[in-house]
Amino acid sequence: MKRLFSLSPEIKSALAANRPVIALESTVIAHGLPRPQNLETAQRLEQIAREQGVIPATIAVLDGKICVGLDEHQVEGIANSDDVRKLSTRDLAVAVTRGGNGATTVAATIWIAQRAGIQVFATGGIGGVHRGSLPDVSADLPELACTPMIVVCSGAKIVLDLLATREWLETHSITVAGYGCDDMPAFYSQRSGLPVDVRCDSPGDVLRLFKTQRELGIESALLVTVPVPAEAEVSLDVLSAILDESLAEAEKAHIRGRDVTPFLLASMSERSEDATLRANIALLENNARVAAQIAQELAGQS
Ligand code: PSU
Ligand code: MN
Repeated sequence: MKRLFSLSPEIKSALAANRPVIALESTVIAHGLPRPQNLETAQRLEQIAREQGVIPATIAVLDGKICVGLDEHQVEGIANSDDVRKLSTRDLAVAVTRGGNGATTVAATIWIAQRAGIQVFATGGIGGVHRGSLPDVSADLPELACTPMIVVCSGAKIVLDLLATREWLETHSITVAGYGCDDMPAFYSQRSGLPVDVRCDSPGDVLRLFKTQRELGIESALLVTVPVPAEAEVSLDVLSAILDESLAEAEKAHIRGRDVTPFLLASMSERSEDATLRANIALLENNARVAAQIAQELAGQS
């Protein structure tokens, strides 16, 4: 399988020397954020990791190759090209067989990262159980259930049914840690009103838990949920009105499948005069910083 993986020289040597690495997804760049903020954010996330002494491995499929660690031009290509597909795990074999470029979701990224030997991953918000009558459940969830990885995020995206998503995580034995919080974050908002399983207040605290999971042979991810920075938060009250309009718009336009999440995020940003976009960028940056601190500590221990 590794034959189909293309690790950048930097990532290859970092992993061999046990230097700290974090994985980053590319769907958020290609489909989650508008231009030009998408490229700026992708570059900023890599820079934040490097400032902490951690090597960023942005993951994507380029020319049918599963790439772990992108160079500047490759990141630009993901951000600015119009023919980058959104790839979840089910799409990986298709993309490799047929060739072409694709951005990887949380599901596909952690699938790849784990097999490449990376243990820490950062994103904005995970996918989950969607609202509405159609049973639309992101492939992020089942992938989290079978991938031993520290996943740093701000909870599940607010466009989802957060209660149903929280229940799903519980059913499938995915431990939810609150990073400096007892209430599970709600993406653009700091609080969802739903409990976490355990509170962690430092990278060392997270690592002790992760280590115990490994010793017990628990194969699911450790979800480390970090609240959006206070200054960028959009309150649930403000969000709920906007979100209702966006959901109605998606329904009317018959948006389905992989298009639902990007459509809703873009629509909310438009309706909030970019307040949700600013929150999204702030939480992505903050999560990359926390993930880098965890990876740094992890490399120091082993
Ligand atoms: N987090 C963000 N913005 C995003 C995503 C996450 O802040 O755009 C992406 C992730 O790649 C996640 C995907 O895996 O949305 C979920 O899409 P779906 O609901 O179609 O599985
Ligand atoms: Mn879906």
